[in-house]
This record gives sequence, C-alpha cells and structure tokens, in this order.
Amino acid sequence: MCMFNKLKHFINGEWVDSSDSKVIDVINPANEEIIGQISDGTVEDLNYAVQSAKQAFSSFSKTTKKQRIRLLNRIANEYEKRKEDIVKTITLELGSPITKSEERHYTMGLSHFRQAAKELESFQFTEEHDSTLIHKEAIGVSGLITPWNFPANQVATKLAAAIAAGCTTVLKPAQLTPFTAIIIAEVLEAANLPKGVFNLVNGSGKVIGEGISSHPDIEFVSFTGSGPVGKKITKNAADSVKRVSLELGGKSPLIVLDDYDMKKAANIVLSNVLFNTGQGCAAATRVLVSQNKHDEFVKSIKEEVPKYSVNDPQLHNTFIGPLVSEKQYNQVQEYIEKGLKNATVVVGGTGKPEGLEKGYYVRPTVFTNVQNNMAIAQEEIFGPVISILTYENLNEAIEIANDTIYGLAGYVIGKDKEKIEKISSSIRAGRIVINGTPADYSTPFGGYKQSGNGREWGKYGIEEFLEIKAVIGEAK
Ligand code: TAP
Repeated sequence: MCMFNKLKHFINGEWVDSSDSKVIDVINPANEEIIGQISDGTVEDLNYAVQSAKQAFSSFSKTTKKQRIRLLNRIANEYEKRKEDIVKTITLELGSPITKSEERHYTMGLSHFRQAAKELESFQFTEEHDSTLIHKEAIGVSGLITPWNFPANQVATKLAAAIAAGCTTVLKPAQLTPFTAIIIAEVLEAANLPKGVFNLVNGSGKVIGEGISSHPDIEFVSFTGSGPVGKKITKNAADSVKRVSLELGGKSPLIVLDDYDMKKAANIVLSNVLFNTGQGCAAATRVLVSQNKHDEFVKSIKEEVPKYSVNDPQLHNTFIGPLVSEKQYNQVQEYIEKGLKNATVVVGGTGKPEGLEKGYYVRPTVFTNVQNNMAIAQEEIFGPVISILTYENLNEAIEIANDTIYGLAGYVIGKDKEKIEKISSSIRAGRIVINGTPADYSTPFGGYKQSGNGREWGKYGIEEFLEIKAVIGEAK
C-alpha cells in the first residue's frame, strides 16, 4: 500500500506535474516495503525550475537583511509546526530510530534556519577599504544536491544559507529519502516564500544531478555526498565555470590518550560511530589507542557494545536502526568480510542480527589489530564499523591520523591539555572534537583534502553563496 504518493515537483511556487510519467519507488529500510513514490524528473522539469529561479533572482537578491531574517524565522516557525511529520518521515525513509529522528535529525534542520536568521543580524554585506566599498552579493541561482543520510539537516543547512544570502535555488534531494524534502517544500510554501525562490525537482542523480551541474544558468552548486560524485559534479561544472562547494566523505581519526577513563572513552567512540547506523561523514571510525591501553580499551568496547541495541527504529530504546538500502547493506558486508580476513574481530561480523532478518540491519562490528594500509582503515564504509589501531607515542599517533586522503574531522579523548593542543593543531581536518563535546551550529562544518572544499553552518555557510564586488571610489 502506498503511504506517500508525491509525484509533483515544486516549481515557481506551485506543485506541478512531471513532464514524464516515470516514477521511483521509495523503500522503508526497516521492512523492505515500498512506502511511496516520487516522479523521476526530467531535464524539461529541471529547465522549468531553473528558469523560475532565474526569474525570481533579480527581486529576491535585492531583499533586505531584515526581510530575509523575517522569512527565515517564518520558515523555522512553520517547520516547528510539522515536527511530528518530519520525525516520522525520517524514521520511515531513512530507518533512523524514532528518538534520534526527533532529538538529532529534526533539531538539526530547525537549528540551521534559526541560526541563519541570527547570523544575518550581524552579517556585514559591505566593507570599506579606503576609497573602495566591498559588496558581498548573492551569487545567483544555486543548485543544491543532497544525500540521504541526514534528510532534514542537509537540505536545511544549504537552504537556510542560500536564503540568508539572497540566492534562489533548485533542490534535488536523494531519491532514497525524498519525503522529508517534500515536507520542507510544504514548510516553505506555508511560510510564503516568494515564488521561484525555492524549487524542488525529484529524480535521479544521473538526470537531475548532472543537469544541475552542467546547467548554464546555475551559478553555484552546493553538493554533499560521495567523493566520486563530487568529482563528477566538478568536471560537469567546468564548462560553465560554476563554483562548486563539496562536502564529501571522511575516515576520521580519534586519538585516545592514556590519561582518560577507558570505559568513558569507549562510550564516546560507540555513541559517535553507531549513531545513524554509522552513516555519518564525520564518524570517528579510525580509533587510535596506545599499546599500553589497548587491552583495557578493547575490553571496555566489548562490554559496552550490547548497550547500543539494534532493533526496529519505531521502538523508543533502539539506538541502531537498519542501513538505508540494500546497496548500502552489501557495501558494509563486503567491508566486514575484508576486516575478518585481515584483522581481529572484537564484536560483530557479517550477516544480520538475530531476529532481524527482514530489513537492512547489520551487526555493529569492531576490529582490532588493524594496520593503517588496510581497506577498513582507509576507506569510508558508511556503516557501524570501527577500526582500532595502536600507537607507540603521540607523534606516531598524529602521523597515522593524518595518513588518509580525508580530512573532515579529527577527535581526541584525554585530559592532558598540552597533548590535546598538539593533536588539534596537527591533524589536518576541518573540525576537531575534544572529549565528545557537542557541536554548535554557528561553527563551520567542512573538510580538508578529499573531504571537500566548502564550509557549511552559520556565517561560514552563508559566505559560500556570495560573490564579492569591489566598487572603487564609492567609499568616502
Ligand atoms: P551519492 O551517489 O554521492 O549521492 C548523493 C547525491 O548525489 C544524491 O542526491 C544523488 O542522487 C546525487 N548524484 C548521484 N550521481 C550524481 C551525478 N552524476 N551528478 C550529480 N548528482 C548525482 O551517494 P550514495 O550513492 O547515496 O552513497 C554512496 C556512498 O557515498 C556511501 O556509501 C557513502 O560512503 C558516501 N556518502 C557520503 C555522504 C556524505 S555526507 N559525505 C552522504 C551520502 C553518501 P540519487 O538520488 O540518484 O542518489
């Protein structure tokens, strides 16, 4: 039975039919049943959306800061009214445990709209440099391409920043989790966003994603997702010299210092990596412990893992739901098989947890005796899989931590301030998290190296959607 039948795109302020009747089924990963359908959008649909965003740009880019602050707050208010729908939908389409959909996913989406409004209060769109006035202007029609792992957060962070900057937008959400984006479109409609400022075209990455990347009337693409797709988007964008902001994957290191309680350290690691069933780009999946503390840490991991229950995401005490799709399930199984061949398994393994044969459930798995050149230490698995490596001294730990193509995040757990400072200044990554401290939405999020080249969240996210103009002689 179809629960969601959302075949229309949102273009130019209205819900419109697709130009083709092809549809995409959306699956509930907890039971593998179809929960609804979306349209498999076409280039024609995309062109209409871009044209409407282009038309809206001239007036929307001239709106005042005050107008956009009011708009962002209206959006946040309407978003709050849809809380129950958003929470339930994220659980249905992503498989996120219902409590996490509420506490984390829903809240992150809301926070970006509120934060963007707050940032605008003090944001300077002009600066004086002697006789020159520097203006920061909306970059233009922006294409937003989002992944499935945080359906509300990923859409909201891009959209809030684009609206704050005065840009008009065309969004293509991931086909695996499109219904949260559809609710957000309804939220924007209810908030009376001027028509054409936001357009939603559902469909595949191949057609709509590539169409956005190469469209001559789109000035900027903000993408979050995998490295290979990010590279493809950059290549497709080259002909029209559009700016591309990439938020890609990671294989983030976490260094545990000897002076910390190993049980507490194990729980910081587990709650970080097992959240969202390991489907997080900044997950701390490469854990470095000293040789002295290795056995104690591994023992703590073994004892603590059972507290993170894998179960139906509708149940309130579930910590780990299913993976999002069969493809993701197979990918994670392949990595666990590789780990079993090359390293020592501490807990978990291949196959589904007992009693959860239907749905894309996996066993949280931890490996030790991992060498840094192994696939499980270097490649993004995007599942609840942790690799433990050992170090002899801090310099070696830092060297191993940096020996990766990624640089999204780095983590340290410990007490010694000097060592923490040395680690945080030496790890080449966009954010360093000390002792599991929760992030604040005004801080930048983004990667070094192959984890990307842009920043999201707070004022840093708004800056991505701006061009800089110097008007020489304008200042007194
Ligand atoms: P991607 O393929 O990167 O999908 C992300 C978004 O890009 C989706 O909206 C996708 O559309 C779209 N897309 C796909 N091909 C495109 C193209 N040629 N041009 C423009 N857009 C395109 O991610 P995935 O396949 O869902 O996941 C694969 C792996 O990527 C995961 O296992 C994980 O390692 C990584 N991943 C990383 C992140 C983050 S946050 N760094 C998020 C998701 C996945 P569709 O609707 O067709 O999928």
